[in-house]
Amino acid sequence: MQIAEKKTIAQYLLDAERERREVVRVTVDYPELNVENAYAVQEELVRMKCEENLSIVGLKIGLTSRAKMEQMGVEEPIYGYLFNNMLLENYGELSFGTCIHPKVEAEIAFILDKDIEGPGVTGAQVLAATEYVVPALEIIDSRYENFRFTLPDVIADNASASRVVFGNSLTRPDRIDLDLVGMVLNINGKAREMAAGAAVLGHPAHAIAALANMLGRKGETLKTGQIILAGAVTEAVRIDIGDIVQAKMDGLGDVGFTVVD
Ligand code: 0L1
Ligand code: MG
Repeated sequence: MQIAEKKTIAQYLLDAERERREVVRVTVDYPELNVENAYAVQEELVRMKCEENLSIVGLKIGLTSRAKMEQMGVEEPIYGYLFNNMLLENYGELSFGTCIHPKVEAEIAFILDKDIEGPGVTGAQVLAATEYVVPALEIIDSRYENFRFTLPDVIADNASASRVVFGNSLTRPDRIDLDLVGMVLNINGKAREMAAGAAVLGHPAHAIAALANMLGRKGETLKTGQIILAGAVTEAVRIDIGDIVQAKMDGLGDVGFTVVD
C-alpha cells in the first residue's frame, strides 16, 4: 500500500469520527487492504492523532472472547490505541450526540508497573508486570455503517475505540483469580449480559500476553504506566439516551456511566 493511500484512508476515518457519521467500509474501495497494511493505516491514524496533541494512555485488545468473535464474524484478536480524550469519569455522563452508534462492553483493565516486551510473553509475566487490575467499561463506536466490517476494516479503524471508563477500586493481581471473576453488565438496573473472566482467552492475562506478542513482532512494547483493556467477556450491547450502564465484577468493584443527549 502506498503512503498516500494510507494517509487518505486514515483521514477518511478520522473525519468520520470527528463529524460523527458512519461511512462505507474501507475495503469496498480498497479490496486489497489486508491485516498487515490495515495496521499500517492504524499507525498513520495514531500518528495523526498524536500530531493533534492527543496522547496515548494505553491500548486495547479486542475480539478476545468467543462471544465477540462470533458476534463480529471474525477469528482472531485485534488491537488499538486508547487516547487521553477517550477517558470518561466513573459514573459520569456519555453524551450520545458525540457518538455515532455506541455499544458498551465490560472488560478487565491492567495497569502496568513494568514494560512488557514480546515475543514469548506469558500470562504469568503479565501478572508480574501488573500493578493493579480495575473494572472497566469500553464504549466502542465503529465508524462504519451498521457496525459491519471485515477484519482489516476494523483494524484500520483503531479497533472501534471510542471511550473508556475505569472503576475506582484498584486490586493487586495476586489478590484475585481473574479467570474466576464473575461479572454482570446491568443496563437500567437489569442484568443484560453476564460472564466470567475466563471467557477472555481462558484468562484475561493471556489477552495482555497476546497483545504484547503481537506488538513484539513490530518491535513495540507495552509500557510502564499504560492501562490495557483485555477485551470484552460478552457481546457488546447497544446503548441509547437515558441508559444507565453499570458493570459489577466480583472482587474488583464496579464501574458505570449514564448516556445523556
Ligand atoms: O472487543 C473489542 O473491543 C472489539 C472492537 C472491534 C470490534 C467491534 O467493533 O465490535
Ligand atoms: Mg473492547
